[in-house]
Amino acid sequence: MTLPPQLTQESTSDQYTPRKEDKFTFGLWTVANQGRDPFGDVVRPVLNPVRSVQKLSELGAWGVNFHDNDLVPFDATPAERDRIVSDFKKALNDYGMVVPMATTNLFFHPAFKDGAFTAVDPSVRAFALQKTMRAIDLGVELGAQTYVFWGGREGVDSEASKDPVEALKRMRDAINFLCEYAIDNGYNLRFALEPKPNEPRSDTYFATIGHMLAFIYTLDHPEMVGVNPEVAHEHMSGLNFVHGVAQAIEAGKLFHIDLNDQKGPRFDQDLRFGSENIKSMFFLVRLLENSGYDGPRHFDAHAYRTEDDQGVWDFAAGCMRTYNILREKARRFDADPEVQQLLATINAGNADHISWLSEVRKGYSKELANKLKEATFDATALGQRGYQYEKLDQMAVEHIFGIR
Ligand code: XLS
Ligand code: MG
Ligand code: MG
Repeated sequence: MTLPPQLTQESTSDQYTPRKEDKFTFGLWTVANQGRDPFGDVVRPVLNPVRSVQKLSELGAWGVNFHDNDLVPFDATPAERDRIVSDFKKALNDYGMVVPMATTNLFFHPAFKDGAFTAVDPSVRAFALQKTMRAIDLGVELGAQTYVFWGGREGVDSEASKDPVEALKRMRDAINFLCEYAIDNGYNLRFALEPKPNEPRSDTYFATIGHMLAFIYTLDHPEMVGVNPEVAHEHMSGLNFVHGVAQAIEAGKLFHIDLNDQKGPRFDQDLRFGSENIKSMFFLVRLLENSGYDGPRHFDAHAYRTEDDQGVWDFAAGCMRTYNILREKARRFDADPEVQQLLATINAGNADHISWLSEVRKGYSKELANKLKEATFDATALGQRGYQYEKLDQMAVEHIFGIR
């Protein structure tokens, strides 16, 4: 799409400048984050969604995503809802922005203090279904094709409070029901479940990508459900995010992704993408780009609490630029002849064994099993081999530093 010239005015114009085709999206809640934390009140004024759409478009973003209440306040009247939605649609149109994903806020209102789909109170569970169906309608009306479920308060503070097996069943009931709701309404929608180990509850159900993937295959419509993994959430569990995302990709389940950053296992920090774990994020971007993932590159992060309005846009621009910088670095790493040569050497080996293993990939046969059982291996030589990973890793590090 060609944008009016004023929309590119704030962008710098080097090769890392974000462009619509990079498919960068931000949650309305990210740039509108007012900096409240458990020890301090808001530090930034309310940000109008229309302004977020305009500013993000100027900076080169492709779209925005929202929780129902990021756009339409919890207590809005139907007339207010219609006016807000119509102003927002106009802004999307004026500034050339899309809404690829939407979600429900099932965690802010006190009614959800014990969770939503897994709350012990049946009225809360039923209300959560109603709120989600309405939010799905809103998301679809604005063009969303992916619907995210982050189980905000789906968990416990006291293990005595809930039967964890029953809680999982309640979550399954809700997702199955809402899948049928989407189908029944003819919506072109896929669900992306977002794991998180804790916060705001002390323990959340479905803590990691792995938990979520296992759950998906127990659903009535596993084909329409995938994951929305978040960098910070897996790091909170001390896990390797790149490996989790790889497993989702390999299973055909990476429906969406939440990019941000995090300093190790602690509360969810939602830091600017690539501001902390630069090496892991280099390998993450390389994985996403090389895997053919063509969904949104969505940022679920927010500016430091120290920042004013300008700082928020510096934060947003930084997320996108860093992604593009890492993408270029990953491309150069993969194109580096010395890296290629070293990787070829590292992966080379005994020709017979290579061929046996390609048979293993194709499947079991008694003949192959016997061949493997009878083979002689020089375990001493295998144990003496040097793998040259120090050299390879230093090449990666030098690419990241911009030396190579
Ligand atoms: C909170 C989550 C949240 C979801 C959307 O930690 O990351 O922002 O992505 O509800
Ligand atoms: Mg998230
Ligand atoms: Mg988060």
